[in-house]
Amino acid sequence: MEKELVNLTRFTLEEQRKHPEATGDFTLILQQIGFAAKIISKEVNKAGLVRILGKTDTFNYHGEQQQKLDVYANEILINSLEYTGKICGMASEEVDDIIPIPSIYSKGKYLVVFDPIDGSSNIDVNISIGTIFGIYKRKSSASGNITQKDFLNRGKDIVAAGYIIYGSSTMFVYTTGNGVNGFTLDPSVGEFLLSHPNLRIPEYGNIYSVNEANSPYWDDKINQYIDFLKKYSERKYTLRYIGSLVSDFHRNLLKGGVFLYPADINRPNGKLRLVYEVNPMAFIMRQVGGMATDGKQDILEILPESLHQTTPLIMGSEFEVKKYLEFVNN
Ligand code: P6P
Repeated sequence: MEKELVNLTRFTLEEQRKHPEATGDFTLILQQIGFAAKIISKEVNKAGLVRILGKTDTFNYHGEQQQKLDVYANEILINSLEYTGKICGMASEEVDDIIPIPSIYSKGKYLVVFDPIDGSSNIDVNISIGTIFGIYKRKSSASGNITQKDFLNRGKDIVAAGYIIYGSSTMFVYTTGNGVNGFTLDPSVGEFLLSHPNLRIPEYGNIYSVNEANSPYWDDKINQYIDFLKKYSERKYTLRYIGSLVSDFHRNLLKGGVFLYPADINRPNGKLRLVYEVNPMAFIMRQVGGMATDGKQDILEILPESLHQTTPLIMGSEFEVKKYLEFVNN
């Protein structure tokens, strides 16, 4: 008999059954994110054929001109989640303020944060891009309206995190804190099927991912670290950098290695966004046995002070991240 096909719906339900106290709220949110991912995947895969390529005339909080697909994906995620009655608010890279739930819908106890299309500058050149999401439980009393403060949680308080990578295949990778599993979309049936159970990152790799064009602006200890990797006798390191965090993360997760977007003179607080990009990815990285730091502390321990704040990020296999910390903290 063909090996049992486990789709995302079945997997999330089976995960839920392992927790008697689970109410199913969570499962529905994850399934709806999976639904949104399928819709976005369809558009991504025909971006060249319909008028979804190219830039809009609007800019996000970071002053980045929004791609049409950014805006489209943002709307799909909001529409797929806001009606569920399981969520009390959302935050998105593409929206300056928090996203309340319309009064016509009931509210739940979860907060969802996301970067709807990560790596959007790669859309027009047909390079893989992704969606990043994180789910938190609301801490403030359920009576009042949510505020930005509700979203300023440490990454370690995440209850679920995941990403979708729109590449040679579309994959949904997520964790609820009990390991990380990957699902590959079978477009012929429109289902995410379990393809990468219990993902773990190798303890070391031979890949470093960084935009070396920034090296003249780094602290010199970072340049010394990169030189070390280049000259490391036991392994020949190679540079792989796609410019989509999700794509660089996913390759390094499967093969081992380190991703860096450190601080530099132009960006003393780094470029990547803590709340809805870095925290979910750092949570996943911890779950697969890797590490994520800003160069001083564990990413998951940082208490965000604002919704769109950025952070330096070094994450990946234990060997390469620990070696980085040795170089920059001596
Ligand atoms: P740079 C994409 O714009 C992004 O936010 C991440 O996905 C990616 O890792 C990084 O920025 C690339 O930045 O400055 O190297 O183009």
